[in-house]
Amino acid sequence: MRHNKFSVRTKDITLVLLLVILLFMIVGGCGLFGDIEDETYISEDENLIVVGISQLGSESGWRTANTESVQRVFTKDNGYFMIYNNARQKQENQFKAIRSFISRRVDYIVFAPVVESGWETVLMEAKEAGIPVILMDRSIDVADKSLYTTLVGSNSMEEGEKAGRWLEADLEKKGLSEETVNIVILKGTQGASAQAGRSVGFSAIAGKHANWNILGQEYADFTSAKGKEVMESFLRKYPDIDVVVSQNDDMTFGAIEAIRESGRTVGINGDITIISFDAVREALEMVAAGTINVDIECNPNQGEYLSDVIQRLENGEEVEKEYYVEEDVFTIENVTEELLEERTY
Ligand code: GYE
Repeated sequence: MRHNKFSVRTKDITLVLLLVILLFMIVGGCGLFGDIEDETYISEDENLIVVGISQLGSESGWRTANTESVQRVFTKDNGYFMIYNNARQKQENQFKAIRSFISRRVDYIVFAPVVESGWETVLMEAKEAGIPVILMDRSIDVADKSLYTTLVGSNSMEEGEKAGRWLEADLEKKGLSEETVNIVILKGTQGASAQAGRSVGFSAIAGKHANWNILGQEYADFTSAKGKEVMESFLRKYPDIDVVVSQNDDMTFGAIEAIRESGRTVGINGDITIISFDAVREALEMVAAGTINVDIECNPNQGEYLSDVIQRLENGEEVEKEYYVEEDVFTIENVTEELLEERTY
């Protein structure tokens, strides 16, 4: 009987011990239930370049293509070990990711800053750790430019100017240069350099035309749902919109849906001219169909450029402070069948 009592006690103790160990393993992040990344150990003999990548989110078709371009390049076959994190549009998550990269002593940190401001502290930590930081896609607003090594991205201000110059030429072609043009603008994420650059660039051209009447401009977060919602509010407020400037294709898709549901038409033969940015394949198909009048390209294929920069740094070469990817302007005249077939995004 004692034995049983004893064996019951032993069982209880064993169970409690097991639970305590389990609890320590979970809480202590020993990997049992920790983040999969914590499980990832980099075997020294593989001599791989370890790159920590903080992507800002997955809000648009463009972003998906941007992520794919990075994941396609930073592979073991190419000599890299990539630790990837999706910040889901939260700067706080990017701070955490960058700090985890620092604590793991990665060789390079690459990140797409969700907004321009607030990076000084975490980038100073990376600098003090001696880890080079490379900006991808978007820029940051820091007084101390030594906090990052280089930027691989797009010249968003130039993209905005391209949109303004296209509208000038289109109005000229239609003999409307002196007419009042009522414009609404769907802006991307507030505080994002892509949004700020495109806004400033377009405004620089619009400011030359007193007859260009910007009725309203609202943030729509680079998403289709928000683009539709904001466009619906514009349509309720402004009955005579002539032009929509939408700072990415996803917002454009939502805006076109809203315009059509209101009974109006879009594109080359429509009531409302559509100016879009990104030039993802789905949007270029709409350019070819005459639904979108013009699409200002923003090339998401930055992975190869990033790898090239890292290889230069590995070889001890000097690098430029910024590298802009090649970009085009697409209209029905230059969106061909073969271009659509070849398009990787
Ligand atoms: O235009 C949009 C994405 O930062 C250039 O972000 C990028 C922008 C792009 O959500 O589709």
